[in-house]
Amino acid sequence: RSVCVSTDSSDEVTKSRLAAEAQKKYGNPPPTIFSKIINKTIPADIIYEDEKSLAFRDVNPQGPVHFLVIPKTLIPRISLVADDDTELLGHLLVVASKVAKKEGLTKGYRLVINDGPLGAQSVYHLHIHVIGGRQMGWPPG
Ligand code: TR5
Repeated sequence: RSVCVSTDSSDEVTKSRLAAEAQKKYGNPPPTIFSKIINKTIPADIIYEDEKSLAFRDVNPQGPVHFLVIPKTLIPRISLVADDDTELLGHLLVVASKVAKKEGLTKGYRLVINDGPLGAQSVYHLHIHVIGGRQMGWPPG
């Protein structure tokens, strides 16, 4: 008898496994608005999804193209990652690169991860900003 393993994010088993993993690791960080985007209880313009990650357009875009890449597990911030997040973090960067290509950002773009109060982080669910379609400046504000 074959075993069916679903990778559909709407699968309750997958959702509960991701939640249990996050709780075990990070203690039980409060869910953010991004958890509602992941479980589709609030709408977002989702442009990429797989079992481990999601990409959607930022509601307050800072350029002609601005989307966020997030893990489905609730890692609150980049300063709290652990060694065993290495593969997931690499995955998020690969997703960012692939989706940027799909969005037509052939001439370059900016990746940003804000951390904590001084980094101006406002949503405590790790996310990579991908901003493009205009000339970026340096230093950032
Ligand atoms: O400041 P940090 O780095 O934490 O970035 C949070 C980002 O989330 C900001 O660029 C916001 O514009 C974005 N954001 C916040 C909400 C939201 C969103 N992007 C898409 N959809 C959103 N919804 C439905 N609700 C938000 N509160």
